[in-house]
Amino acid sequence: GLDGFESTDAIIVIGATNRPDVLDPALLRPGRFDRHIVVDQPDVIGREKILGIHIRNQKVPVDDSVKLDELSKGVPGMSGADLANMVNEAALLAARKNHENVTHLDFEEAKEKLMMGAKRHMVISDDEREIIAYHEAGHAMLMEYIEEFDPLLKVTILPQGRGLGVTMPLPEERKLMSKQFCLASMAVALGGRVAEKLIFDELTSGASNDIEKVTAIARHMVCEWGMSEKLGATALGEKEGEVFLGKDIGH
Ligand code: NHX
Ligand code: ZN
Repeated sequence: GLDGFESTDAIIVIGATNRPDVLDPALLRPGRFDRHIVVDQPDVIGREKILGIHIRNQKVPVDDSVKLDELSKGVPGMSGADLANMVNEAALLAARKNHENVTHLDFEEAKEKLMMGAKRHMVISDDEREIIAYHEAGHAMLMEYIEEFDPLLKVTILPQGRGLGVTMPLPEERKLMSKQFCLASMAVALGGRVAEKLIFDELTSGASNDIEKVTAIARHMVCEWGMSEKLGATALGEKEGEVFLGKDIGH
């Protein structure tokens, strides 16, 4: 029923978008695009298959040690493009080390590089290195001891990507955020700042990214997920389509 096509024409019109939220509603009316197919990020099984496809297509020689199911488990949320990238990066690392076949460790290294950003060389004074170490230790301790949170995967004070230090969980595949998990995530994210305060009785600007994370979770909990006992199950978000000016005042 799209204008310009007769129903007898043997033509199928297919469209794709990453932003269904901002499509002109006219496109979605009955008789326009009749079938809507949601293509989500791949799940753990999808990721394993996608890895297999890229390995075959790029004719990457893989070692017997490579366990695709294990790799796939460790990269929740990765897209098809991310996975293609990971295969590429693993092949490059293997070539650099003169490996005949790409090993499981090559894949693990590629994974870390993609998830945390490349390691960077940076001159850091001993004093600052100590602050960074306590900051990361604060995150790591809470990650280890708070049962509601994901297990600790790795902690480092080697600069990676944009971070001077990183503490990484091994995230579980989850579709729902329980209130318990939200609170646990906030505690873990604040662990770095708390350690700095406890040990040095001083605050630094370094916790900016952690504070951003905590603020985002708290805002979601109260404004969208109805997890505030005082405000109750009320949607205070009004993210889209609302009066531009009123938005922030409402919050
Ligand atoms: C700066 N960087 O901007 C310096 C170079 C507190 C020990 N002057 O919380 O590296 O202060 O647990 C993504 C990832 C900003 C976005 C990291 C944006 C880091 C990271 C600021 C460790 N680890 N802070 C952390 C850190 C910093 C920043 C980011 C980001 C520090 C902290 C960055
Ligand atoms: Zn931190």
